[in-house]
Amino acid sequence: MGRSGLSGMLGPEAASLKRSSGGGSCPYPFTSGRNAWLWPCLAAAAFMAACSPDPSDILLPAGDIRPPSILDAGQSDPGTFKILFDENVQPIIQSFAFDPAATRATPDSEGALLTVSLDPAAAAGEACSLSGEARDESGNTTRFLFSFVGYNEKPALLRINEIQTGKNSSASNLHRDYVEFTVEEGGNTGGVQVQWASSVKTMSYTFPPCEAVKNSIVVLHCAPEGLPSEVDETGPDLSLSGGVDASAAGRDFWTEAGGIPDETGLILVRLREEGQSVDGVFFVSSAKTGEVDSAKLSGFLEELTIADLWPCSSPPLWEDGFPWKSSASKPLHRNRDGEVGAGQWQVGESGTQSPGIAAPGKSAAGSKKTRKSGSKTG
Ligand SMILES: [Ca+2]
Ligand SMILES: [Ca+2]
Repeated sequence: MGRSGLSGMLGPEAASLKRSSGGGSCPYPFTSGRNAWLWPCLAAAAFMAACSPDPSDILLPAGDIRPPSILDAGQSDPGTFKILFDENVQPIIQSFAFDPAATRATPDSEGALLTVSLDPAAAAGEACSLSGEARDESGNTTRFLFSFVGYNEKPALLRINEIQTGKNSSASNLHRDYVEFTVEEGGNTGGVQVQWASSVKTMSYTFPPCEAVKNSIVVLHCAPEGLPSEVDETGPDLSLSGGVDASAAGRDFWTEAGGIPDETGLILVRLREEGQSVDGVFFVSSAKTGEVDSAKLSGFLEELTIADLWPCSSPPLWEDGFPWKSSASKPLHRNRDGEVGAGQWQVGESGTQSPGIAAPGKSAAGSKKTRKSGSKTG
């Protein structure tokens, strides 16, 4: 027997979607069965459900007092945002709002699928939010708010090329944490995600929108000093940024997400937040042996192994990593050739840092590797 509409008013169901780090959209198939929608892809910054039947409904036997639940949502192209509910819905058109406000969000529904047209389309990697309400056939409504970054149709493919894991205060060889990438396939960096993790902590960075051409160099600085000169080079001027390790040759970006693990850690690249990984490296203190006793690292390593990006034992071992004895004066360099995994990596001599230049040890040419006057000691 149906529950009454009145009890529905007294006890509205609340639901919540798990919020992902930083918010984000992700591609997902709109062609498969319902169970395939259940992955926690979306970035609901907040999600509220509420029951608000018409007064007339309260007086009638009500079979459905449950507001529609969201099974999945996200973008698979820049011009639309789709939301799948667990029952047929109709959008409450006047409730829809989008940020940035220049984009108009126009909802339409077919069965349980609500499709919101975005005009103009969300820009690749741009921070967006969409709010609105949907009503089921019994008049129960669900209000939602999604935060995500605009879908990137052609993400730049970044390959990790060099890592400075720690900062030092050397007068002659001053460096701070950075990851250098070569651009293997040109595209937009908007929404491309880099994650770096120690045994206990994961840091995430999502690039802003920027066109990056093939064979160019991108450097992500992970231990900025907070200088005004540390600016993201998203435009044509590659010499815009100052700061330690900024170069005129490379495209510099800065993040305060956190430093790179000095000795044992993992870095991976995703084409978009929560998307599949496309590159990775696992470096380990040569003193560590045996099974990787960190669920966080093991999870990432299994992901990299499945994607053929870094071969690992099952379960992963510390010996699967690139072994080294860390030094804040020495970078890690990657070779172009060889099988993926530890064999592609080597420890560079002190002074072979070359952020912004693909080849090791050539930072003197065209690089502003030393600190700008007035900056603090690292
Ligand atoms: Ca630069
Ligand atoms: Ca380099």
